[in-house]
Amino acid sequence: MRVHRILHVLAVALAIACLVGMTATAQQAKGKSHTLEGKVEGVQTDRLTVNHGKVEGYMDAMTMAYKVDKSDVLKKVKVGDRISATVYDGDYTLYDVHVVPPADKAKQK
Ligand SMILES: [Cu+2]
Repeated sequence: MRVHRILHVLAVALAIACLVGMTATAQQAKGKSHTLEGKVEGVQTDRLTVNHGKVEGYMDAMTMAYKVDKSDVLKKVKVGDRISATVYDGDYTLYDVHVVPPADKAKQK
């Protein structure tokens, strides 16, 4: 009984150490975050092609295909939409993609 108890405590301690380690690794893997804004020029099965302005410290202005964090984004976003998303250093994935409403058109009315 006693041995079983000790083993059980060890197993719980190991699980906690493992979780803490994984969280630390995930945070290290993500570099500095930036906001990317641009116009969608293509929607592929697993990527969005975006014509974006310069993102300071991340990338020059260019048109390029990016992966997305959630696949349903590819169903919502259309060619011609202006989007805003979060990107991280060294990771060509768009996180938290939002379609930016065409505010300029509304003002012209
Ligand atoms: Cu690029």
